Amino acid sequence: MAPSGSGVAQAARRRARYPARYSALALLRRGKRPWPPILRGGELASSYDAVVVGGGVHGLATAYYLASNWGITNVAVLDKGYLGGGGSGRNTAIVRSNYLTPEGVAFYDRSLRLYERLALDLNLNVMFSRRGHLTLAHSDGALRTMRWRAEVNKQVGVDSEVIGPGEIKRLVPALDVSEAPRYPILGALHHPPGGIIRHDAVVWGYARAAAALGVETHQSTEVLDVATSGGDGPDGKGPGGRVTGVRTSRGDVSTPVVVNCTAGWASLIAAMVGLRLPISTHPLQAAVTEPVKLFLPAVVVSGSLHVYVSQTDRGELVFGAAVDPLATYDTAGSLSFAEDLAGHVLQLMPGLGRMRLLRQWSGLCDMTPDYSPIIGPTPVDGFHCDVGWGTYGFKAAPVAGEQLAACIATGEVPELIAPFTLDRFAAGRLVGEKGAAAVGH
Ligand code: PYC
Repeated sequence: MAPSGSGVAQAARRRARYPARYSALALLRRGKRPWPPILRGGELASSYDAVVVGGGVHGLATAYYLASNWGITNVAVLDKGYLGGGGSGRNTAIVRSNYLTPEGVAFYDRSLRLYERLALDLNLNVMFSRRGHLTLAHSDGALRTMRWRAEVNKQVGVDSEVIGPGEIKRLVPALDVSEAPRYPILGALHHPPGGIIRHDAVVWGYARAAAALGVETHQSTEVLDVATSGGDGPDGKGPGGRVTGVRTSRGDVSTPVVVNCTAGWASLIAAMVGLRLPISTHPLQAAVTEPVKLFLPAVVVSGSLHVYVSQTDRGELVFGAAVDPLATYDTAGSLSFAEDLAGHVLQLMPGLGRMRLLRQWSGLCDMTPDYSPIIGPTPVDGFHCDVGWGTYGFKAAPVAGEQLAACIATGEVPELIAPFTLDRFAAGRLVGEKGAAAVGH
């Protein structure tokens, strides 16, 4: 028998875990036999060790790390829609760790490191592309913020530096770095570790790997209430209480742990246990062009012009902007978004004048007062939050899942998420990350 740490043994373990391989050879070998299901679902069980509300990348990552890192496999992920149908399928797939506060930089750096090895961990090509990330500065004030971020990044060991127009042009020749535009490019924060990843592959990779470890996923299963007892408020809700179960559109289950991994509905789920969250929900619009030959080798962001753009491996340009100014659940695309976007992009890259936008979409962003998430335990025993991600959710999923799983399994709040617990708002311990937003809001 091969020694347990050897490559042969690792490959055997991987084969046992993922019997359905997707190579051409496997397709031939399989012939007409049906593929085994990659998810576990069926009827809801009467009880679970943990119930995760929200089958997006955060919920699935949390379930995966509970199972893989802590052996907690009697877990159900519930989603009222379908897996990855919320923010996980509606983002612009940018990953980076060039934040403004030491707490934020350390946190997102861990996420990026997990993303870098995710294909190996999940045995699925998630198309991670480390291509560098440029945040352009068009004013002295913006340059000052970039220098500040670069210094904080370096202190935490993250690779970022401020570069001038000549170096920007060398990295991204399509950018107009002349004096001609109304807002000339004065410099940029260059962050080589940043890049993009295939968002739906990440969702399905986590879902499949979690299922292989025993986690159940239940789609079209809405959480109608979270049962608690012993709380200060009516019906045993509120601080001081503890979670006992969830009522769903498909029946009741008992559980001592509920994890709120929703976006858009985070406040609603929290209200079910008698908690109020400082969150307002805004749509964020994005758009994609027809595919063209690869010409954009880095992610480019302009906070002042309210736009970020990257090119997928298929050649499409993916654009995003700021969140819409009014709090709403309306996710319809608007003409003014497309017009503003086009005007701003053309200031940056005048050569794109003949490109056609193919589609636009939007997702819901739960904004907190300090633009940092709410993650960790709450005053209701057993009720955990992984919410309030604003426009930073997708890039944080691996670290949020990993650290929250550790928190649930050990009962201790890990150092990386300690700055982001709900009690910081009452304590005045805000972690201001507005200045690290891709675009001004
Ligand atoms: O913060 O990098 C970012 C981002 C990109 C899209 C939305 N937020």
